[in-house]
Amino acid sequence: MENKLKIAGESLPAMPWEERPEGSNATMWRYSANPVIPRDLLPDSNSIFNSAVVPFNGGFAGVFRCDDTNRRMALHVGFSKDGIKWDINPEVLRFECSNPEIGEWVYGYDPRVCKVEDRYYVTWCNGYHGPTIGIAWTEDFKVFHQMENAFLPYNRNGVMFPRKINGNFAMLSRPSDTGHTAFGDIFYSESPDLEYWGHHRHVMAPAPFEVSAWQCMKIGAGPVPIETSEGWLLFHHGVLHSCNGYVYSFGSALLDLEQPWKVIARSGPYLISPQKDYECMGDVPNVTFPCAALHDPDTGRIAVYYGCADTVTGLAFGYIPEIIEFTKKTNIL
Ligand code: BMA
Repeated sequence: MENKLKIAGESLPAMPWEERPEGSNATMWRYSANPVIPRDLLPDSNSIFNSAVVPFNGGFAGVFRCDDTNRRMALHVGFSKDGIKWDINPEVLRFECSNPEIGEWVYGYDPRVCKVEDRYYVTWCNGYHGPTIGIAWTEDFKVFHQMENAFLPYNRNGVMFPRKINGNFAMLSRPSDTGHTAFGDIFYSESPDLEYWGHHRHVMAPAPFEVSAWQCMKIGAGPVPIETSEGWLLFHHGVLHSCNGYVYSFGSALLDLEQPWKVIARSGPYLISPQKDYECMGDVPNVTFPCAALHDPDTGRIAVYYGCADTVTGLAFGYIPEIIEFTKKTNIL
């Protein structure tokens, strides 16, 4: 392990954690009590998955994707003392929005939450004549202020960086189409005010099938990138189009600190792929889809929250220095 690696962020000794299982040499491993959030935690939830959590007020808060039993996709706020047992508000999250054209709720899914300075920003896949990236901010997880959508439709997987870059807010996103998009590259954009986005740069395309098949059809950014002295550590999902449908796994990449569209390394093997029953069976089989991570810079520990089979939420653990080593050692660039 590298002792010199610097990891940004606030100390988080009370984050969820479980050591690597005896005899395992996996770079990331699953929580033994997965899934942490069952599909029916709310009285009318069909599924709770692809959700985002952050440290908040000595505990944790989050924005959760809860599809209801009408199969409507909505966001809900939740709180937890330990990051494992969650209380999720049964009421749907409604954003305050001064502009009714933007604030009219159609659907929302796959939220990410990113703290930049004193505010928590929620980005999600927002229905506005097709999917695009919605943004809102909150300070207390009670009132959420919705801003202008970041991009034109169609776009998904909008993930902000936790600090300004080159003096601007920064975001990764994945231009898409109306449906179950069969393509997709990750792009980078900057904004001085979170309304006008530009400086668009290409980050990563799907990998060639012959090189790394799990990420050969489309890819998308996962949790908020983590700043380290080796670059931004990004987890990204990747999709393989198998004879039995799409398979969603996730791996890692390192992005340049000041020019994050420049990829330093990208893992060939996946870190986690659908293998457990709760990842292989559900409303959409064979999906592991990370949207959030908690980490403790002092110990290098990281806990990744990922949606399983579009039905429940699981946790996977690892050590950041080891994940960085893995990314560099298996680099396909
Ligand atoms: C993607 C998104 C995700 C979902 C995945 C697998 O296009 O819609 O929310 O987890 O498909 O169904």
